[in-house]
Amino acid sequence: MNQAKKIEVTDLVLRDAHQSLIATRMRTEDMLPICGKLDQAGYWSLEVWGGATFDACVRFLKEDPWERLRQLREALPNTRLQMLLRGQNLLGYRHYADDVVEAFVQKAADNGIDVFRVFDALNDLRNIETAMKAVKKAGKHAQGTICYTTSPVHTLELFVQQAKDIQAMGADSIAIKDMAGLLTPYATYDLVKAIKAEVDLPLVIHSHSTSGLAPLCQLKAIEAGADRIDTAISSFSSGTSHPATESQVAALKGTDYDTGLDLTLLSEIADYFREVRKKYRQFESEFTREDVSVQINQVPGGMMSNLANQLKEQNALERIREVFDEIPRVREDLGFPPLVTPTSQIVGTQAVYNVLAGQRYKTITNEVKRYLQGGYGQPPAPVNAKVRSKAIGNESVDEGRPADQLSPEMNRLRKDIGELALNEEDVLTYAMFPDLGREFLQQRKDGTLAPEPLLPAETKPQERLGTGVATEFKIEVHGESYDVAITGSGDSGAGKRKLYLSLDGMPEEVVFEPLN
Ligand code: 3PY
Ligand code: ZN
Repeated sequence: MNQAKKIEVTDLVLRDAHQSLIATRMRTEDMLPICGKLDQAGYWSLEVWGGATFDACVRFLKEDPWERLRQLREALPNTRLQMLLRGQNLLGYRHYADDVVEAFVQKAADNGIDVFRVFDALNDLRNIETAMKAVKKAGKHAQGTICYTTSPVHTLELFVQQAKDIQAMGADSIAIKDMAGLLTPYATYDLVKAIKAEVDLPLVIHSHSTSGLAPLCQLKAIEAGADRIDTAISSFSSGTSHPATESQVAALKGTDYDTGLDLTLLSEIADYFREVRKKYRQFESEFTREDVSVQINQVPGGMMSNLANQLKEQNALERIREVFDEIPRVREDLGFPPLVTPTSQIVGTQAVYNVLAGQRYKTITNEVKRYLQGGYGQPPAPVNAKVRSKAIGNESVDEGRPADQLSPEMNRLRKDIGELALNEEDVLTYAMFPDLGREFLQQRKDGTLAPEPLLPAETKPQERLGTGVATEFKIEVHGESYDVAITGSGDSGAGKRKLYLSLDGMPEEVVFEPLN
């Protein structure tokens, strides 16, 4: 007999939903006017920060992400604020030393975060340990995460063991994070039942609706004993985003699981965001719609549109299905990592190279090499030995926790950024993105920060990226080889242009002055 109870709701509209549907471009100015209503709605929490929002603020919107957090904190005094933290990677793209992780968590807490959802892309729990401890030290809610995926090694027993290990770390709750929409309703039921039977902690289901199954999965999760669901207000829901808040609330209304949320107020919030979404039309993508093929290729929301953009730039969009077929093969070669930042980029970029080169592993990205050296932690299953030896020859594989190789970094970072950093938060911005962060802080000092322009709604897709010229090449610098792909271009002000690049799969940008 299930124990019936009120189900708690976290709304993701201010973070994951716009990350999944409009490339993380929602600006703070479009969040603040609705905060009064969001704050009254009675959510258990609102996810407002972390994931890719920090990067998007600094890179595209030219907003200080810390200032966004402070403004949201002030505008949402009665609601728990939640963030997504990528374990030892924080909100950047590499492993940081423990002192950076500790400082980041403390500052996020000081500026307003109450609930930290912490995950590691490989589910290597050694990579979330420092962050989880830091959250507890800051007196905040530490939520450990299981990244859900399917493979011969991802059994119920493995996930239950992981839940137990997370509990042993002192977690306050556990999230099952189904970033790709891979869960099916009955698999969800079994997974939640198995975890709840062994681990007495609140359990949250975070599901993306990529395959259209997420609302059903959440219902079965609730029947199996889950305590909380993550949803997105309807105007930013579904597809690669999440089940619609109002639909889930309506589904549970009048039952023992009633969320207690008011549908009238929610529909006013939905009306507001419906208008906001129109402003960001240029970032909409056809790959954010529901597509059940994710059950085969496992490509999470966000990754689909990234791949589509990457291929579009190279006039090879018609090969996207081949790339989707290649992704599971690369994933198997790499020991079945769940596909989530940064493994989604690592696997996705390698799959693109394998398809476009017409030969698998003709080019191996530096990220794949680092992965195969143990640079991200332990893969869930053994990797393909042939691919590894092709990638790294006889170089040794490090089986330790990657951050154990790193000496404390904060002092060096403080010194490097010097007076451009007005506070510790600025040092952490610089830590996340050395070049971009420095440029941001310099522009702030010079008073030249300008957000990427929003195009008029009628602009045609081929005009969005300027010339439409697609380029992919390799460069050699001081004996190191890098794979470069131009992924977009934009105006940088004062007659200058900006190129967005993918450098070994990692986003970068350069500013240049056109000759004519
Ligand atoms: C992120 O890391 O940004 C994610 O949303 C992962 O799902
Ligand atoms: Zn998500």
